Amino acid sequence: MAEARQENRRVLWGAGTPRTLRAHWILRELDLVYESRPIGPRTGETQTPEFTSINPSQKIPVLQDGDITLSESAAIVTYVAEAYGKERGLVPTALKERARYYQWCFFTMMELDADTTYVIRRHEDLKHLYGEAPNAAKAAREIFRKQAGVVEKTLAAAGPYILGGQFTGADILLTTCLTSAVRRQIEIPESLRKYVDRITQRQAYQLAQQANQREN
Ligand SMILES: N[C@@H](CCC(=O)N[C@@H](CS)C(=O)NCC(=O)O)C(=O)O
Repeated sequence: MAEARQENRRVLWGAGTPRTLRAHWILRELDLVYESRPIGPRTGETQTPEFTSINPSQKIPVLQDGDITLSESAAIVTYVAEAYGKERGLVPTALKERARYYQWCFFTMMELDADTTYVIRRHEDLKHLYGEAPNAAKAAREIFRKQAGVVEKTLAAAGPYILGGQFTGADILLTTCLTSAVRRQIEIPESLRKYVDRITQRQAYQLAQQANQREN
C-alpha cells in the first residue's frame, strides 16, 4: 500500500476468479494503466503479512489507487467508473438513475452471488474446505433460477442492458455472475445467454479475461 501511495501508482491485487475479473474489466473499459499483482485465492498469497496489512479480510480483489485502498469488487467497479468514467455513463449521474444502479448492484451481489452462486461453490466444488451441504446447494440453485427470472423480465421490458439503453458497471457484475452460474451448471434463460454472449464480446471483457489469468 505504501508503494502505491508514494508513487501514486494504481495496483490491482488478485486474478483468477470472477470477482477479480470485475476489477480488471472496469479498468480495461476505461483503458486505465495499472500494475497487476495476480495473487490467487486458497494459495496462501492472501494470507501474507504484506497483503493482510492491505486487506485485513485477506480477500481479493483489492485496488490501490493513489491514496485509496478498496476491497469489494462492486465497490471497486463503482469507484473506478465514477472516478474515471463519468463521461462514459458507466455509473449514472442523475440521482434516481444512480439509485437504480445501486439497486441492481446490490441485487446482483446478494441474490446472484453471495446467497446463491457462492453457496453452491462453497458446498459443491469446495466441499473439502467448507463441508458438504446438498440441501443448501439445491435451495441456492432454485433461488438463483428465480432471481435470474427477475433479471430476464427486466431486460425484456427495457434492455438491452440492465439499466436500459446504457452499459454500466452493473452489467459487469451481472455478466460475471451469469457466467459463473453457467460454469456451475445452473440453467439460465435463453435471453440471458444472449445477453452474456453480447456483452462478453466487448473488447474490454476479452482483455480483462487475459489479464485475469493467474499465469500473467
Ligand atoms: N464480496 C467480496 C468477496 C471476495 C472474495 O470472497 N474473494 C475470494 C476469492 S473469489 C478470496 O479472496 N478468498 C480468499 C482466499 O481464498 O484466499 C467481493 O466481491 O470482492
